[in-house]
Amino acid sequence: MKSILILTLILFSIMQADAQELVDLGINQDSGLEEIQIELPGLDESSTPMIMVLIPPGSFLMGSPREEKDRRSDETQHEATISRSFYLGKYEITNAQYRTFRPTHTSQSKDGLSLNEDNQPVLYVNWYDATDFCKWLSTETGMEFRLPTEAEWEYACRANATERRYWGDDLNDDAACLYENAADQTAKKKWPDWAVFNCDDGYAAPSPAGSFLPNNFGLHDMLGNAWEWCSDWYGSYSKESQIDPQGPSAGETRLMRGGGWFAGPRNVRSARRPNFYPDIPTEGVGFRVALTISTSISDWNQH
Ligand SMILES: [Ca+2]
Ligand SMILES: [Ca+2]
Repeated sequence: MKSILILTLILFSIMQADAQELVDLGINQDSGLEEIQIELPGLDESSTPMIMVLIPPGSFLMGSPREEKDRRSDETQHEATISRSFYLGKYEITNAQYRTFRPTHTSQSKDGLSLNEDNQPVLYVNWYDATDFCKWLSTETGMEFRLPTEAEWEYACRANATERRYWGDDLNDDAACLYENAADQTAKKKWPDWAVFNCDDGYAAPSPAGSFLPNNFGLHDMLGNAWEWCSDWYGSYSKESQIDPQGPSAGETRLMRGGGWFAGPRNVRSARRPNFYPDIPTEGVGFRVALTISTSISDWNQH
């Protein structure tokens, strides 16, 4: 089975490399924009490829300041450090990508609009389905694919932006449609009761992955399209600085981050922390995957 999953040579090389070898491979460690492609068995060439983006280590302010518009009380701001670089999916996992794992999966439909097209994000996957995909891919490749932690997710979403959205504060809620497929004027025509943005992104249902502008790390759909499972149990933040926080050791619900195709302005924020029962699949929640690599901050700063 391992032979049917072909990783690019550069991925294999990076997994074997120390920091000096990363330089030898021509990896630009300043931009965080390096990408690698994972070739999934049976994925049609017309389908969205599975691409992973290298995220550099660093520190950031996690959560939101008290004055942030639409802030919630569980967003206590604190410093968090991501001590090691990692790869994160450039896109959410799509239906076609997920079906290389579970061929019969369907993401269903909503009021006559399909949620199940090949290049739309996979939906109707509960937290266990998402982690099972990661375990399967890890077994097939010998690499460590997993869900991102909540801290990794927010760090990657912000991409050094401190405003409430990675493109800025957008206080009039009218710039979002350049960056994300969220609840917009097109969706309001279909579902008049929805709270929507003052702009038109052209999609009532989920869009094909990567249809909108990326953030400064080159990641798409971080605040729209599908909500995305993270590995953490939901819990309260500490005000203290954290290094590689993993969340509580137990809980009732798991974090889901990343905005959704039916999310209105209040929910499309980098610090927003919805959470849900891990055993229930829904029309709003999918995931993107992370890949563990071994370059630490000290390795990174040496070059
Ligand atoms: Ca929309
Ligand atoms: Ca998303």
